[in-house]
Amino acid sequence: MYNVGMIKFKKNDAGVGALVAIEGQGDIPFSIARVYYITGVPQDAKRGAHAHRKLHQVLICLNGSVTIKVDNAGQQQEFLLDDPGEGLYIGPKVWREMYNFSPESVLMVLASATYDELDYIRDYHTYLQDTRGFFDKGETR
Ligand code: T46
Repeated sequence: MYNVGMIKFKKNDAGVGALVAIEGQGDIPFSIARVYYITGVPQDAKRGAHAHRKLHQVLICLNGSVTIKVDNAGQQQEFLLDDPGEGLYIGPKVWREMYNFSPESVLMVLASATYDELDYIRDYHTYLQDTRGFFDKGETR
């Protein structure tokens, strides 16, 4: 998959609970401009179903679990996020869907830019048109 990958963070666990520290410089492949989190999602709900033109993000499931499906204009892969010690990097031009949120799940997202609705591609047909040829050339980021 292009512009997609798991990142492992260092977990400090000395038998009294785990501490994970994420440092912007070094652990995250972009400069963090925004943090948001998603909670209280009904188990049968689907979120996402869009791609971003320029945004880089890292998704971290702080509690519970959630499945993320990523799509490079046809090639698809599912990731189960159930460990707060790891994050899923998703770069530009990757379609994503989130589902199977477990009860009490908390999905935190680190983003490279502030919120901009113009950066979203929310229609799959438009997404396929906009990315035509992009993945064939092996372009990333
Ligand atoms: C993404 C996945 C992983 C804001 O006002 N500010 C924000 O920073 C964000 C992210 C959203 N919003 C508003 C826009 C909508 O009215 O919150 C509402 C829900 O947003 P959306 O339907 O885009 O949420 P998701 O869960 O489908 O997608 C979100 C992010 O938007 C998206 O960038 O990659 O999480």
